[in-house]
Amino acid sequence: MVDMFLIHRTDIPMKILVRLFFKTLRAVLGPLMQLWEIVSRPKGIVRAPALQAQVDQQCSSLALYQFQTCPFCIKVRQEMSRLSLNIERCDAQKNEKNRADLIQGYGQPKVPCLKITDTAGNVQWLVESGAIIAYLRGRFSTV
Ligand SMILES: N[C@@H](CCC(=O)N[C@@H](CS)C(=O)NCC(=O)O)C(=O)O
Repeated sequence: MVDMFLIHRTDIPMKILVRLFFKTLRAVLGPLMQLWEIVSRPKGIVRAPALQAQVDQQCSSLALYQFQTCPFCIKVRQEMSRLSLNIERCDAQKNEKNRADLIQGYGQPKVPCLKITDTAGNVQWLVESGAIIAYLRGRFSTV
């Protein structure tokens, strides 16, 4: 009984400490990662205005569900910049509606996740940064 009480007493502060550790880590690393994203952002490819308008039109059926400081999301955003893709970005960390949409559509709050809507209105949810980048390159790197 005494033992159980002792374990219980030491358990709670440990959980709080771990949470505090990760919260602090996020608070310190978050701004640094955002700064890194800005300074390392690739120059976007330049298209003729009419072509860019076509690409923008195609991108309007895409949406990237993401966390602001997720390294995998940053990787995808950098590729979007490189390919000059104006894709809507949906924060699924703090925005409850986006998070709920992602869970309903994909099944879990996994990011980065690209929502692809085809001309018939069918929706596909694509996860894995590598797969998303390959999809974007395959579709837009030659236009
Ligand atoms: N292998 C994945 C890793 C993605 C990943 O770990 N994402 C984290 C955020 S950094 C996530 O979605 N965490 C929430 C969860 O897994 O439920 C990729 O390359 O996209």
